[in-house]
Parts: sequence; C-alpha cells; structure tokens
Amino acid sequence: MKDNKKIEQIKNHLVDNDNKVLSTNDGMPINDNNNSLKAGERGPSLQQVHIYLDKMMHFDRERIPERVVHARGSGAHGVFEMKEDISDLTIAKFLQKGTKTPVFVRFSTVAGFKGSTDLARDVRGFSVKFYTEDGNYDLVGNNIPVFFIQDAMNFPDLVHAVKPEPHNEMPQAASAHDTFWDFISLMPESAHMIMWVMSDRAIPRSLRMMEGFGVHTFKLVNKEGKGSFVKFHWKPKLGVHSVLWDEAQKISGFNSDFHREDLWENIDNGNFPQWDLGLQIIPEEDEHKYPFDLLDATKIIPEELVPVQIVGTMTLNKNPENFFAETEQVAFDPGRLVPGIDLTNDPLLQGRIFSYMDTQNYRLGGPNFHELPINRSIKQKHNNQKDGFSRTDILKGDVSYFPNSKASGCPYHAMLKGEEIGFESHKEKLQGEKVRARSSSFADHFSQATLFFQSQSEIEQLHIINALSFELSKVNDPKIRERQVAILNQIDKNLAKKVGDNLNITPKDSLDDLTLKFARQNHPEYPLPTKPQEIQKSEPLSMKIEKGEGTIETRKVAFLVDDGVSKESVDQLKNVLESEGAEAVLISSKVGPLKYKEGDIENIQNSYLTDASVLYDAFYTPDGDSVEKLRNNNEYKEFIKDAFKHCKVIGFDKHASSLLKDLDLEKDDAIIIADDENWIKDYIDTMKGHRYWNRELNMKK
Ligand code: HDE
Repeated sequence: MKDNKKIEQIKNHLVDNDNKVLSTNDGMPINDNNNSLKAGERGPSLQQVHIYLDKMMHFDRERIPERVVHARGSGAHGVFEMKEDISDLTIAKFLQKGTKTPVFVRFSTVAGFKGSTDLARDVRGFSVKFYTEDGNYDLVGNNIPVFFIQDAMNFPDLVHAVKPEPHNEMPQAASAHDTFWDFISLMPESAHMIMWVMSDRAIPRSLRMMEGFGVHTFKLVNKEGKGSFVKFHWKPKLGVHSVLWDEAQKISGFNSDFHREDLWENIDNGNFPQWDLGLQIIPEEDEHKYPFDLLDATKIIPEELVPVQIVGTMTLNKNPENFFAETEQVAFDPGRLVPGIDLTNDPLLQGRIFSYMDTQNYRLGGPNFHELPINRSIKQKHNNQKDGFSRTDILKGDVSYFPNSKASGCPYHAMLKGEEIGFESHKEKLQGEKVRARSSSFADHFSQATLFFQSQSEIEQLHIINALSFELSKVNDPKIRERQVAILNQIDKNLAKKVGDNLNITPKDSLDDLTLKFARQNHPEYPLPTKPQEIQKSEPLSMKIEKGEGTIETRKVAFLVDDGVSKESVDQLKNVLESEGAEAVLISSKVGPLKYKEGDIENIQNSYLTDASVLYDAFYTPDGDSVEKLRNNNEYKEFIKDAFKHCKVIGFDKHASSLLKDLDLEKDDAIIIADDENWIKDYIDTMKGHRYWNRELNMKK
C-alpha cells in the first residue's frame, strides 16, 4: 500500500527500538536495567537513583481518564475517495470528485468501560476523522441513525442512567437494569431509538458489517453560499449482519475482543473493509415539508422519501502502530468543520459542540491535544495561540497577536488570498425569543418507532420482542416494567402484548401518569395530535437478506476434524470457500500437527479446547477416520448444537452425515449433505443469506 499524507506525517513520530541501546527518557544509555542504586548490596535505595525514578515516575502516570462514554474502541487508518461530482452542493475539498483523503476511524461501544466486552447490546460509535486539505473534518456518528434524546441538556442523565449504577457499579456494559429503564420509561422521545437498540443492529457480527450514520441533519454549503440539508450514511460493502443475543453472550465469554480482533486480523490479511458514503440531500426550501422536524435527532428521513445517493467509498487499510498513541489519543469533535459543511440548529448537535472539546481538554491533559500525531492536521496550522501544557510546536518570531504590523499581518485571513477559501458560517435568518423550550414539531414520539417495528421481518420483530423481554425481566421494579410496556403499546399493540405476555403484564391503553407528567414538562398539551405519515413501511430499515443474495467474503467456516480426516474431503470445500473470499479454519482435538488420512501433516492453531461454535459463521464435518472420533466428542457435539441453535449452515460429508442422528437434529434446508453435485453451490448460497432464520421460526412453532 502506498502511504498517504497522514501516514507519512505519523512516520516522523515512530520510534523503532530495533538494534538500539536502552536509554533513559533523556537518551542517556543504561547498562543496568535490573538493579536500583543502593547503599551497599543489601542497603536502602539512594535518593539519587535517577534511572529508577525516571522509569517509575513514567509508569506511575501511564493511565489517562477513559472516555466518559465510548470508552471501548478499536481504530484503523484508511482513505476516503470521492467518486461523484457534487460541486453544485458543496465547496468542501474532500467532497470534490476524484479527491482521496486520509482518514482515521474509531468504532466503539457506548456504555462499557475500556476493557468491557465488544458484544454488549449497545449502540456502536462510528467516528471518522478526515485529514483534508482544508484541515480536519470529523464525522462523529453511530451505527444507528437516531438518538435517545432530543436536547443535549438530558445527555448526562441518559449516560448516568445507562452506566453501571452508582452505589455498586453494576452492571458492566449492559442496559438491562433498573436505572436505564426508569429513565427511558419516563422519556417517550426515546421510543424510536429503543426499537433500534433492541433490534439485532445493537449486536453486530463485525464492525465491518454495520452501517454508519451522521445522525443529525447537517448542511452542505456551495460557492454561492447556498445551503442544502444533508444526512450522512455509511453503507458497508459486506452487508449488514448481526449475531443472536445468545451468541453475543457466549462470545463475550469466549473472546471479549471479538470485534477488535476481527477488524485487526482482516486489515492485516488484506481484507480491507469498505463503506460507501451515501447522502440524503434536502433542499433548503423543503425544510418544513415532512411530518417530522429535520432538527430532531430522534427521526430518520425514510429513504423512500429522500433516496440515498452513493458518492464515495472509504477503505480501511492499515492498523495503528500503537493503540494508545492512536486509538486512545484520537480526539473527535463534531465541531471540527471544513469550508463547505456546517451545523444545523439541532439542539443535540449544538450541545455536542461544547462537550467534545471540553472532554478532550480534560482527557488529554490540556489544550494542545491537536498537536498529538494522530490529531494533527496534514495542513500545517498557523495561528497566534501559544503555550499550554505539553506544547510541542515551536512558534518562531516575536509576534503572537493579531492584527500586527511587525509580522506583516501574518498569519493572514484566508479570504485575502485568492485560492484559499476560509470557513464561512452558512448565512441563516434567525429570530425568536430567548426561551428554554421544546418545539411542538418534536412532540411526535411514536410514529417512527412504529415505522421501524413494522418495517422489520417476522424474525427481526421476534428478536426485538425477545430483547425487550430480556431487558425488562432484569428490571427489579415492576412499576418501571409496566410503564415501559405502556410505551410499547403506543408503538405497536402486538409488540406490547407479546412483551407483556413474557412479563405477565397487561399493557395499559394510555401512557403511565408519571411518563405523561415528565413529557408535559416539555409539551404541556402532551400528547399532541400527530401529522399523517407518508410511509408505513420502509425496506432499508430491515437487515433481512435471502439465500443467495449476499457475499461470503471474510466469513469464517469451521472444519470440524480430528486425526485421520481426509485431506481430499477437506480441500474439496476449502478451495471453493477460499476462492469466494471466505476463510476455512481447521479445528481438531489438539493444536499442532494434524495427521491426514492420506499421510500429510498440517500444523493447526485451533482446537475444541480453545474455540467455540459462536466464533464461526458456518460448519463442515469432512470425511475420514475422524468421523468415528467425533461421534464420542462432546465438544464437537456442542459446536454443532450451538450452530444449529444459531441458524447457521452446517455441512456434512456423505459419510459423516450419520453423525446427524447421534446429534438428534432434524435435517433442514441449511443442513447440507455432500451427496449430490450441487451441494457446494447450495452450501455457499445458503451461507450468503447469513442465517437460516426459518429454523428459529420453526422452533418457535
Ligand atoms: Fe457523543 N460524546 N455525545 N454522541 N460520541 C463523546 O467525546 C456527547 C452523541 C459519539 O471514538 C464524548 O471524545 C453529548 C450522538 C461517538 O472517540 C463526549 C451528546 C452521537 C463518540 C460526548 C452526545 C454521538 C462520542 C466522550 C448529546 C452520534 C466516540 C468522549 C448532546 C451522532 C468518539 C469523547 C471516539 C463521544 C458527548 C450524543 C457519537 C462526552 C453531550 C447523537 C461516536 O464528549
């Protein structure tokens, strides 16, 4: 891969210890890194033990505060390439056709601490820092296009409610507890977001297989100064896929770094993940055309009303050199804009503008965090700001003020030099009284929650019902459970009934009095009449794909083997899977040399001891003397039983198919036996559909 400008810049800061003498932080060579300086071999340390002090002082200060939210994250470098011409909409340089811009992306969970599991049921952060020719632009989004609340004022409360409870710091990385649902059941504006968070979107199969959204409506601004509203979408080339909740919980036990490892390994192996950037453009004149408010971050714009135009592609192609220096120290801020993009008056977005800068100042120890290599713009900064903790830039000359004559007015205003266009805020007419209030156009809390639920396939609806039943069952206070079921009843009667059945609650027709009381703090006449909705069902809100539709690229297939397995049988499927871009992993009873029936030996790295069914997408039991060994192997049986439960494709060689009987499993369309010439095609087509959901539906019936 050719280095981009950002990677080149970072290289100047790389330290390579290879073949180098150990030194103190000042570069003084050290020839004893084992013993501190003492008064006699058995005596006390001396105060002048400076080599030890240098080492220990640094160690003692290694930790910095973790992010107050989104603490758990994984990052990667990449490049964004703009492919379409939208110069009529924006002057942003990185959005001009053909421009390639270095990026750094950080994915995260929200609620858990830095060391928590990747597989928590949670929103995923999807932050992109574009190192553009006009400075850094940060698109700090999520994998869900809406948010829990409408005004930033409620954000600390939301976060306090979802984080571990303050008295006992439990539970970790989980929303299934009283304080979260207490808050949510009093905030009906969260209804739409709750549908998304309780859907399988909140437990992605891979960070590479989730969508990203800017969430808020932003503005693009063209050279005439005309603005257009815009919603940003990232669409993954590998499709959108999730795991089941039962899998998520087991993966958390077997490999809590599952997503981090998956991203790292795939980038290392050259399977560079890609997303298309899509835009929904809304002309300024259409601001009030819809039954929802564009400034309300709890609403989407259905793609049927405003189609998503694909304009460019982002590729992640390089892992960080050092987690702390890059993924931990990267500082995102939705207020980092470039000419051609501007904010809207969304009260959530407005509130974010303070919080990110403020938190970075605290977390990264002062106002010079933008000089850290990962945060540095590739366009050199020039201004009169100076000093502060950990300043690294060395400003030349005697002038650090503006205006000046002593430095000929430098650095000068961008507008003074032709080709350098400075940032101009979009000119917008504003009027109004100074108020603390919520617009009545934000008061429809349920129409889009209903739209989301009704746009889901039968299996997706079932998963939402199961998730809500799980979460609310974990709530101890019955009043909270009832209040939330009353909210669900406003969204969809069937949803409320099913969840209610699982909790022994008969849904109330109206919202709980306490919910109404809090909603009326914002809207005294709540509930307000809702406007008619143009769309009752929106296809793109469902993740369901059918057999043969997707891709199997980068999926992991477990070959369940033991000594004596037939190489010919393994290779028959393995070769085709690899040609389709999938990975075949041999799992045997021991790591190390695997003896094939044909006499060949292969060193393998995975065993029934180290691995589990939930870490794989599909399964195959090849022919060979291994089959009889597997018949009595309980771990093997666990593998297949979980694979069956999780609706995955399970293949058997013709001679291995007798194992099905031992496993007491009924053959279905995703249990594939190699007994005709079409079996490999059938196996791959079924894998493309990701899961065989009919199995789960059949099990329910
Ligand atoms: Fe954030 N958010 N947020 N947020 N957010 C942070 O900034 C905040 C919101 C998002 O990978 C913090 O650097 C407020 C929406 C991501 O480093 C903090 C409000 C969306 C990340 C903060 C919101 C996000 C953060 C904590 C309501 C989707 C991780 C550490 C007004 C569009 C960035 C930090 C990374 C991180 C504040 C709501 C996305 C405290 C006040 C809506 C992806 O500043």
